[in-house]
Amino acid sequence: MTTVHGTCHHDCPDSCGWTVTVDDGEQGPVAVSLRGRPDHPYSRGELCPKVNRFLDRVYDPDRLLHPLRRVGSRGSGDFERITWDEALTEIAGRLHGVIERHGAEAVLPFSDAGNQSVLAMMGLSSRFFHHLGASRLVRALCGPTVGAGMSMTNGSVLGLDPLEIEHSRLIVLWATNTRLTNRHLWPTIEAARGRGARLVVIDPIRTATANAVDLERGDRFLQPRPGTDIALMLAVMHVLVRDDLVDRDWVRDHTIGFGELCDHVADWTPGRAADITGVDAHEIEALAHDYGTIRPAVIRTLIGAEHHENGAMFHRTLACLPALVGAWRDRGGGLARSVGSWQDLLVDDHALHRPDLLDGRSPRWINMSRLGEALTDDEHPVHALIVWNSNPLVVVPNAELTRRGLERDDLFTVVHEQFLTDTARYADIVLPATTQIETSDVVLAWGHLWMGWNEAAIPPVGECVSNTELFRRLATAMGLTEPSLFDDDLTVLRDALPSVDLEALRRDGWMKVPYPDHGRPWADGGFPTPSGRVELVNPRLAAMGQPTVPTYVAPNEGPGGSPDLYERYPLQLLTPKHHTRFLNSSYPQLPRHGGPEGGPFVEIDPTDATARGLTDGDTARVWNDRASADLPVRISDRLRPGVVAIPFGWWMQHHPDGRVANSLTNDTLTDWGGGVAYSDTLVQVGRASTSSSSARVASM
Ligand SMILES: Nc1nc2c(c(=O)[nH]1)N[C@H]1C(S)=C(S)[C@@H](COP(=O)(O)OP(=O)(O)OC[C@H]3O[C@@H](n4cnc5c(=O)[nH]c(N)nc54)[C@H](O)[C@@H]3O)O[C@H]1N2
Ligand SMILES: Nc1nc2c(c(=O)[nH]1)N[C@H]1C(S)=C(S)[C@@H](COP(=O)(O)OP(=O)(O)OC[C@H]3O[C@@H](n4cnc5c(=O)[nH]c(N)nc54)[C@H](O)[C@@H]3O)O[C@H]1N2
Ligand code: SF4
Ligand SMILES: [Mo]
Repeated sequence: MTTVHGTCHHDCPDSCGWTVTVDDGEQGPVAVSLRGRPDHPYSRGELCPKVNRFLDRVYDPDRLLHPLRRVGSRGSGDFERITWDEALTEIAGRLHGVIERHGAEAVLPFSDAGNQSVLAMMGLSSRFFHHLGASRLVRALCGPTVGAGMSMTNGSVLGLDPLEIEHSRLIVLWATNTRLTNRHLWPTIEAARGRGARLVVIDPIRTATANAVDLERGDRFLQPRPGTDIALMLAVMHVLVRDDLVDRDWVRDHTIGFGELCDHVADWTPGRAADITGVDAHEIEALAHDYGTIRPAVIRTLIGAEHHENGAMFHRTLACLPALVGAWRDRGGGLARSVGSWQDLLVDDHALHRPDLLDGRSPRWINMSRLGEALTDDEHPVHALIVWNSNPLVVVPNAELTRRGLERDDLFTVVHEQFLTDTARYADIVLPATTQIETSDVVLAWGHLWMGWNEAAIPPVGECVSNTELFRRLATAMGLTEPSLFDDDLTVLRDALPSVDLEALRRDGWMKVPYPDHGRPWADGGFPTPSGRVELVNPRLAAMGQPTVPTYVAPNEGPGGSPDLYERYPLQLLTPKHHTRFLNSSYPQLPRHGGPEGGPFVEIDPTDATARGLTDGDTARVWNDRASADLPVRISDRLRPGVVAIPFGWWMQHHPDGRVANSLTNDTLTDWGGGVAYSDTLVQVGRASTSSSSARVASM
């Protein structure tokens, strides 16, 4: 038996450290256990209900082990086994053909953070596609809108290390479900609460995190209508100004535009915001008073609120709040979001991605959130789609449009995957991918400051290859000769992280990235905006067609938006992460993950259910202009009337009629930042006319 240390690769803020025990028996190395690494500085030995059973994933009988060629119709799941040589020859031939006939822009690479390690996510893929001159992908399903919004206020995305919450006395969890999505931060929050800190949770859903609120301790739970928080923030500002709770010294020294902001929020009374948000005016007053008087005050957010039409403005406005109360002055005060930005400072993007390989060409950009539109665009068609590290048919909004695109006979699709996902079922060629315990890599965490090494514990299972090996093989098969396409993994890591001692990282398992020792990154201002200050008013927004002061614009697909849409579809649909055993759409297919979670459902408030004659367990139909989906009803007091929810992540095969949560969701782009408004989706709900079969997961 040997033990090997690694780091979780999932797109999760916690990037836990793990130890794999390997039986080096005569049959070859077999991983027999995977456990949290007790000395990991952040995760401290604990993993999570997803990854505690990671070896189920590695050795699942349905794991893809060999290349496959589709023999049935698209989506049917009928494939035959082929060799790597056959697969590569066919792919190279088809890609050359597409490029000759339609130009390289007809090739679309599509990937996300299915494995967020440096090599797996960024390795050789950009070099390969830049060299071809393929279309470029805007990867903005998760995160960039938060950054784009916050940057318009602070000039930067660099925020507070969330572990500093240890020092906070007021903790505002705004649009983040920490106990589900960022569980290893929870002990820090509990430790601060143990020392008297008060907790505020702001979420349209009474989540597991909201359930931690203890009103007797002075905690609060605010439940706004989705997409309306900016109105809430403007009313908080109104009260801060009105009641003289602004830190005038800090504002004078480190912000611009305070006077104009005061004018703007003068008529944003709590009563006005209450009408829009549905939160009582006295709750808004109380929140503002807590925020203006309790120090240190921290606001913690991740990405829950960026998935709105006004997602960037949400984060721009949110970033103004700490400035107004001078929260950055205090240790444990400020705004904590992804800290991946502190790690990114160490990455040499140019050496890694090699934009120079474009050789003067400037291929079009395609936003991943609009995949359906790109695949159904007749004027500038995509003819070859290469997918890795993602399951777009399940995770991209407006899934039925994506499906129509994937059904096109003149589209050649390659998917590199661990499992035959919904997307892979539409591929012409499927290639088998390694898991994290089969390849060495470096993980840049975004929920804490430790970069982690991942050592391969076992050789690749079956004929699986890592993402970098995939691109080396594709480059060879296509007869390309550019040397940097063939760099080995260590060379790529050295290019990517020139200042990091990779030997030491490998030896120690982790390395803390530079962060100010005093823990107060913006205590004395020095913001990287043109003015050097927090920009409460930002003149550059005007050039982008945006208001220069924080402004509430009701989402078009919402109660204050298009009256026609709202009349036909009076319910707001949220499709959040919900299950402790899922990570996005990874895991529902595994018996010990999907099985216990029991299948998808639509959650609805008792008032809305009664009005539609629905009771628990009935089959409801949920529909809008994009799609219709039949789902079992779950009556719930977690939602306010007018809001329904469907858990995100389940595959087509788990939904009674094969329509997933994203079949219904809105693919409108956010105000800026390139993200997408999944969570501004209006639907109607009624009884399903025929009682569909119950969720198919039950038989798994
Ligand atoms: N168990 C588990 N953990 C995960 C994941 C997973 O799938 N499963 N996914 C990982 C990934 S990729 C990410 S990016 C992170 C995301 O981590 P989070 O951002 O914490 O998670 P989300 O569920 O996307 O959104 C958080 C909350 O935002 C709320 N929300 C939606 N709209 C609004 C709004 O208008 N206002 C307010 N105030 N709240 C709103 C939702 O109801 C939800 O409870 O989680 C990671 N961790
Ligand atoms: N409705 C709705 N939609 C959402 C969200 C939501 O909250 N609601 N959340 C959004 C967010 S925040 C995110 S981040 C995205 C996530 O969307 P994705 O990044 O697509 O996430 P997953 O669904 O986990 O799919 C990742 C796939 O990568 C595969 N994979 C893992 N490791 C490797 C590897 O090393 N190589 C290769 N080739 N493949 C690998 C896995 O098997 C899995 O099928 O979804 C978004 N979509
Ligand atoms: S998915 Fe997240 S919580 Fe679970 S082991 Fe990986 S990093 Fe840790
Ligand atoms: Mo995400």
